[in-house]
Amino acid sequence: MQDFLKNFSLEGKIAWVTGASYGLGLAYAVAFAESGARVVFNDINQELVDKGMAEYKKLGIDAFGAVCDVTKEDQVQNFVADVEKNVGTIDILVNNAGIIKRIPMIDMTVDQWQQVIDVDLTGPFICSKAVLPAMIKKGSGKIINACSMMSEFGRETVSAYAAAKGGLKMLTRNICSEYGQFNIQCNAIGPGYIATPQTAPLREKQPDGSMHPFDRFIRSKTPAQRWGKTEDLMGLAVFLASPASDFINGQVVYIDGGISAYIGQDPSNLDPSKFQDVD
Ligand code: NAP
Ligand code: GCO
Repeated sequence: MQDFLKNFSLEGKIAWVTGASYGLGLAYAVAFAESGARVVFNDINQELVDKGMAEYKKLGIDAFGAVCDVTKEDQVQNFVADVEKNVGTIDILVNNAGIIKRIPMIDMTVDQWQQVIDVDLTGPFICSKAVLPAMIKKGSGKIINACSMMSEFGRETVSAYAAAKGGLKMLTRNICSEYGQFNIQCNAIGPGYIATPQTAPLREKQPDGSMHPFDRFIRSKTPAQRWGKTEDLMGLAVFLASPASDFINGQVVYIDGGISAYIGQDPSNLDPSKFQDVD
């Protein structure tokens, strides 16, 4: 049985998590490090890279970090070359970096639309394209994309984000189709609503101290009546990055507390005193 558990180890692997100075990316990177991998990460500016490096050092993780904008192919190619020279060949890529703009579609400018598409969909294309040749040469590789509830559902004000995340689901399937023959698996994590800086505006208390209406709404749609924690996603990330998932390819694995399986209840029926995650 002990030999079986080795299938979940990332010992000796090099894992690149994009946009991993904080939030879900940091959680994935910590999980990989604790599972034996060497972590490399990028973020959009030096301040964030320094912030991430300090956090990894505090956790005893010897991470390699550098500035790299995932929308710029030259920066991505240089980042991958730097990692190859200073650390080694990337075995695992998590396309985590992402942005969202919550603007009604008729008010959204084409530039705002394009910014979201560039980071959330073109970025994963550019980063995957940069690591695939070495994975093919090595005869193995793992690519994990950051999909979303919006890979399946629409919602007001997030047209660009939903289009990107829906496209990312199909990019996941296409990388699987094109490179599965080289023992490369490309899957996606589909988080529900997770408490990170990206969703902080949806959880802010109202001026009168009451819950944000969206907070109450999401809890009424989640059987556990709570937001996800970044820790909730670490196990799935390690599983999809490990040999234990070698025969899973092209899949989006939803980790959403049951939102996608539940029609929901009247938000006014919720009893905040029973919430598991509110002080
Ligand atoms: P987050 O808190 O906004 O963190 C995203 C990270 O990506 C930030 O460090 C961000 O830097 C970085 N980034 C943005 N643009 C970049 C670029 N061009 N190049 C490199 N790095 C860039 O997001 P999160 O909540 O941790 O989510 C991480 C991923 O999971 C995203 O793709 C998100 O869409 C997805 N997701 C999140 C949830 C959720 O509920 N939180 C649910 C489903 C899916 P800046 O600080 O400069 O923006
Ligand atoms: C929103 C949220 C969501 C989450 C996540 C859900 O505005 O609806 O930001 O999009 O970030 O993608 O899975």
